Amino acid sequence: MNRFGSAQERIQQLRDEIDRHNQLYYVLDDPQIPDSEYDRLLRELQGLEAEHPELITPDSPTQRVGGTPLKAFNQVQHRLPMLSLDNAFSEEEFASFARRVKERLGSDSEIRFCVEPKLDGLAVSLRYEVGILVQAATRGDGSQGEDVTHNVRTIPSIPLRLLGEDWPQILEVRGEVFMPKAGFERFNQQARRLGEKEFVNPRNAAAGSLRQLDPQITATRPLDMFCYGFGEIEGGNLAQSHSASIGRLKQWGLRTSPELKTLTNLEQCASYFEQIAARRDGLKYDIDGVVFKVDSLADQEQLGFVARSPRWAIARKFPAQEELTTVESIEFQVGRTGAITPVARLKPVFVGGVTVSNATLHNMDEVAKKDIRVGDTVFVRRAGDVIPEVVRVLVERRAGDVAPVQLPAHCPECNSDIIKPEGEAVARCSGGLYCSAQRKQAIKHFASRRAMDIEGLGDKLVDVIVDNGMVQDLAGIYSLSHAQYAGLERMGDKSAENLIQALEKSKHTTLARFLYALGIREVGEVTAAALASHFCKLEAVKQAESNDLSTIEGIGPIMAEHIIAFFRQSHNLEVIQKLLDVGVHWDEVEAPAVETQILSGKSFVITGTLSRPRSEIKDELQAMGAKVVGSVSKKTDYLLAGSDAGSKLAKAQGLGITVLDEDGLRWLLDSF
Ligand code: 5U1
Repeated sequence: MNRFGSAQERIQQLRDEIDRHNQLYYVLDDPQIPDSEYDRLLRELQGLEAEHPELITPDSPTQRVGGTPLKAFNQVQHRLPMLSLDNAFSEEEFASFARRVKERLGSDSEIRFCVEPKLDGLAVSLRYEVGILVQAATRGDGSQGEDVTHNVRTIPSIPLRLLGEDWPQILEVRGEVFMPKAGFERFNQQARRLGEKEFVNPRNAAAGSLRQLDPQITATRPLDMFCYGFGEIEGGNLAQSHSASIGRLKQWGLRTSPELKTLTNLEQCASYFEQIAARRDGLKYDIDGVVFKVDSLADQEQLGFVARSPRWAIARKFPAQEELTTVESIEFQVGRTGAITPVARLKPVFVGGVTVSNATLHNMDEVAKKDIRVGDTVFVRRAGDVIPEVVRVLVERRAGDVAPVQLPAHCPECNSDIIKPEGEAVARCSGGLYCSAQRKQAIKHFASRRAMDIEGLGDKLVDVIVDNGMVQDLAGIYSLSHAQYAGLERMGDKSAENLIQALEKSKHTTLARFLYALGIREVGEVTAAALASHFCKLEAVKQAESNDLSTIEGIGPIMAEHIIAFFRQSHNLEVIQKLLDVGVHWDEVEAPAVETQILSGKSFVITGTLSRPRSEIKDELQAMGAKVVGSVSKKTDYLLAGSDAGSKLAKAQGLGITVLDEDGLRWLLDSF
């Protein structure tokens, strides 16, 4: 050990360096060495400790995962109770809380609040003595929790030893242990692959992971922690305000919320709440509201607490995203391509900010897997703009003998046979355009904005013209007269006139839009555009063979089969001919000259929250010749990442792919 002095000195150097890089990586989000370099430091430390086991200390970064599983959890008495928060469910309730705070403090001026999102995880208290993590405990009943030190030590972002030296001799820190959404998805994917039990949500996953007797298991779970409060403090001080005290935690290597802010009036508080609510789905972790704390620690002390909640803090909650309700019936809907989708009709329930009375059950495999039956009490979830879903059944509330749901033998709309090919999850009505439900969906898709863009031909109108037997196929919409449209319920002369004009206008389209509008199974806009620019002529697309199609990026064998099958059906060819006969046409497609396409051959992935809709940016990139695909791979040239970019960003960084923000993209385009 000449180069580094004694082994002991080098061990200490390595530990300091590793701890510093942990802080840079986990707390400051500013990694300064590649993972390989970090691993090298850790391996060197492991090697030296193996040579000198007498120098191993429990706070060494090599000692996160303990050896033997526990037999049971010990109880921990919290020296200061772990408080819970009162809730406010509206702006008015929050305003009353702020008013009460002002009255109690006898203050005329605005109160300064320290605010941050409320994580949906598990509250944990960490105890550091002389800078070393000595105990971690769950909240339990607030007075007594369980000792989970062995598991908490495995969470890489929690320091085993605080950085710096100015920490109190005894420092209890409270916060939330959580599983980030991406880690949760990854964990459940793996559980599915291995046929193991999945977790219902990230909160349960975090709780289940901390309640393991064997820390080796916890060590495999992607857990993290944000610290937000304090317990016992002795032999040192924090700061004058809550926000500054949280800032000190950060300096000592603990992770705190990156969204933490201090605000000085009610409008700012309301606006922060709205902004966080709007960004909720894009955050990397689940939250269920926003916590507001009086920032001055002196004011906190003066306000004190009642029962188990401080008078100086409140959680303003988002509307619940999960509620219980009952399944009143299960019906079957027919989609554009004949797919039969079971739908649960629910007793209306207010969840995620709206009243929900229907939830898609996706397919019969899903119904069987979740064992959903009529009359069941179920958890319904609606998060953000996501379609409501039945998460699980409360089987213990099932009344008596209710039979499992059966797939009907015949289409509920046209009575044609329902066919479920072996090994496929989706059952389909075999009626094709004879089935009025399929005809309606096909026309709605044909008329939609990104297809033929027929303004005024809305869903209700399509239902009426199909139900009245006025159109038998896509071309039928062009054959109805002004008088026929004007004669329909709620369609005046003027609306019919506008509709006829819109129909006329739609006849001049592009080959790409036309191919998309035909509704070929699995052919979305990107594939339709690729087909148009590859084949240039409709006739060539119609004749395409599987070996031609498979040379096009994004078209796999199954999609190729759907395309070929579509153009082999004589009734599809007849409809296409009728559309051409009524005057649908497009400008000749010219294969773009390579030099005019500045992004030709470049592959992009778009992720995160951007300043404009993704579809708009995607259209622009495609217009410049780029391919825009959904997932990052070695073939990706650029990742365009907005805020809150998640696993795609991490993957791109791991693969050394160029990551651009919106300014970076502009710069790139300007540079051509
Ligand atoms: N973000 C945050 N969550 N949370 C939960 N802050 C916060 N503060 C809490 C709780 C129970 O309690 C304070 C009284 C420290």
